[in-house]
Amino acid sequence: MSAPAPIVELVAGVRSGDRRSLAQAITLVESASDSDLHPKIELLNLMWSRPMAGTVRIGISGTPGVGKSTLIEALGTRLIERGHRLAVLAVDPTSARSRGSILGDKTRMPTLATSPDAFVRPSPAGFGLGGIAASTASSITVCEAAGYDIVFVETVGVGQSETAVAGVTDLFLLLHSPGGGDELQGIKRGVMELADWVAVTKADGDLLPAAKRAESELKMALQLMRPKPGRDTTSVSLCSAVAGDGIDQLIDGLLALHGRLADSGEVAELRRSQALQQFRSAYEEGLTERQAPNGFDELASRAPSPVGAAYLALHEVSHVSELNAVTLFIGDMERSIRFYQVLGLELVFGGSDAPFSTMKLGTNFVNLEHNSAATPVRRWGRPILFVHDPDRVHAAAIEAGYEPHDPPADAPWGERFFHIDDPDGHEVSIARPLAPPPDE
Ligand SMILES: Nc1nc2c(ncn2[C@@H]2O[C@H](COP(=O)(O)OP(=O)(O)OP(=O)(O)O)[C@@H](O)[C@H]2O)c(=O)[nH]1
Ligand SMILES: [Mg+2]
Repeated sequence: MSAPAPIVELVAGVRSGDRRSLAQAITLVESASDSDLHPKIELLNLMWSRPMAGTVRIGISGTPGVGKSTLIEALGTRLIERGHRLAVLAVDPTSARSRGSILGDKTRMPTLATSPDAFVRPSPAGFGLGGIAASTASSITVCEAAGYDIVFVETVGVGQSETAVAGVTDLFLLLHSPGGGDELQGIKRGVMELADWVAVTKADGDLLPAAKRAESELKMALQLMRPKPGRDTTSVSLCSAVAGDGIDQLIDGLLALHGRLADSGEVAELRRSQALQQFRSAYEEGLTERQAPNGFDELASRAPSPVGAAYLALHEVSHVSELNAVTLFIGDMERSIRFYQVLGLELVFGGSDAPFSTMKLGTNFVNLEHNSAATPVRRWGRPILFVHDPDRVHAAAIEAGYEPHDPPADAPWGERFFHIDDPDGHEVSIARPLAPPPDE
């Protein structure tokens, strides 16, 4: 591993169960700051290697005041008694709730706040690359590496946060207050469909009759909805965190459901597709929102479009991925294929007589599309080909009679690169990134 010592030490600290290391690691993975990006990726790569198949991730949501924190305290206390270790992460995209109020939450979780077998983490101040989902998924990874086998993600129900939380957890528990009717109407159908389980809270004392009514209304409403894949119907149950009723049944039901889905391979499949989605949103967000450390003007002067500039920025600061396919409109297929072969690409599809060809260099793909229109179609950006030895490619191009714009040069951010026009005037960058992407 090439990670610098502090990250390796931090990972060791987390795995040994040191709470300060755990808190520090979560702060790092939640960070939206550019300077934290590389250490964060290193940390996650090191943590990712640990098998986490046995863990249980449950999202818990409901309107403000429905009793989320109180119920989590009750569920968590029982889980710890049963020998589990529980991490509770809070997610609040509204920023209406400040960091301070998790202290309020912690007072509703007195046992969990002080137990050595529980870890309660407030909502992050901001969300890094990839938004809520990627940030929360990273925190979950860190908690699991620290030995917490059950992770609850609490979110206040405001619409978009449920979707984000459902996108990083295995099961989604929706809490409903003893009120029925109007309130039931207020819950969006989409949120209801996310639920694996609906629990009516505060089923005690004066509220018990209302809670029972809400339970039967919910059962009726859920019958009209399509159950989630692998499930017959969405379960509805009553619980009271205050009286302690329905708590063990809720735990047994959730763990049994999770066990079934884990055995059938659905949990693994779900986690795979969630990881892919998180990668995509981090990448897309990187393309659209990331601030370039060198300044946008400087990047824009080297790239023909805002997307091209963002792409350069993404590369220079993150190594998240490569934009690895570009389509160019060309006038003469044979001529273009010859040119790209000189640059080291191989033909993998099409050919001299084909209207469309694909050429490949490592993970870079250049599609050549024959353009018969009178006015050439403008390309949207500039292809950047990453190679091990730009100087050799430069020499080969000159030997074949092409004219690169400039000799290979070292960029201030570490790349060695040069530019060359293809036969149709598309400017191509040939570059060797200084540091390989973390996974290589
Ligand atoms: N009767 C009764 N009251 C409850 C129960 N659980 C929670 N409450 C009360 O409901 C109120 C809200 O509880 P919280 O646990 O803070 O609710 P929350 O959903 O976490 O609230 P936010 O984090 O602000 O969205 C408090 O006054 C609790 O005492 C219960 O089982 N029975
Ligand atoms: Mg709460």
